Amino acid sequence: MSDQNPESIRHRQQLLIRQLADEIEQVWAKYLELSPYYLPADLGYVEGKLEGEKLIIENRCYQTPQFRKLHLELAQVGSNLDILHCVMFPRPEYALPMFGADIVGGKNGISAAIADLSPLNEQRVLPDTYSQALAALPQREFSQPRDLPDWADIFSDFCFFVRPGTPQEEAWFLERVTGFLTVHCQLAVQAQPVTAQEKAEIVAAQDYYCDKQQQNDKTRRVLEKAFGNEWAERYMTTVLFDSPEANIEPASLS
Ligand code: BLA
Repeated sequence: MSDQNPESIRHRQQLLIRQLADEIEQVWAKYLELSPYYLPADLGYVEGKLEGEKLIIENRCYQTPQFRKLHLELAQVGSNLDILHCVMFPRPEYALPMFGADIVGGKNGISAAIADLSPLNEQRVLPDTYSQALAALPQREFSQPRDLPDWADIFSDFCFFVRPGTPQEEAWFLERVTGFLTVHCQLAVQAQPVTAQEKAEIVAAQDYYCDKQQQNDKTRRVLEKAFGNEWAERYMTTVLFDSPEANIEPASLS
């Protein structure tokens, strides 16, 4: 199901972004039972321009029996900022972690590449099945690891945040994210539903995760510059990081 549509903005983006976008869609199609997740038509493809350069956003969304929303977003700001954003939101009936990845590339290559399987519990621990499978993936030493900001207490010990300095490191990043995704999809399809009590804890943990991600001022500023403050707030809280039980209707965005 790799995107053959030459119009997709991934064909004008940096190689690592295009490769990861293709890889994500292939792994999803291979392991999961995908059905459409409808974003309002006007949010599938969005263009904005206020004071800054033109920002183009392209969204792909699916749902599956285990995931309430699989979101892959590609964005391009002017001719020099490329972004990939991906989050897999589990249905709160399943005790699964949250997969998240973000790549930000500028004129001088990729400045930020991050991926994690983030635990959705107060103890911030992954299920043993996950820890064991992730620990078995090849270990790679990146030459330029980056420090996480203060809000980032949601991530697991397996989180990696780097500036990939060479084509070799970009290939390692791609390999490792593909490993995370594959482990996640393989384990997720075997998951059994939890009790009502556990479900309430998972809802609270997803809320906490979204609340923290909404504190990422770097994402917010890019959106505010192109679309204004109010639009950025609504987009961050209803499309990028929506609470599982908020029932906010993204159609209210205009
Ligand atoms: C960093 N995210 C960034 C940066 C920009 C964006 C411009 C700074 C890059 C740098 O410091 O080199 C912008 N990211 C965006 C925009 C979107 C986006 C505009 O996704 C969407 C339209 N962010 C995520 C997810 C994770 C994430 C899912 O969306 C992690 C799983 C992490 N991005 C993340 C982190 C930083 C970042 C931790 C560094 C923030 C900092 O250093 O303060």
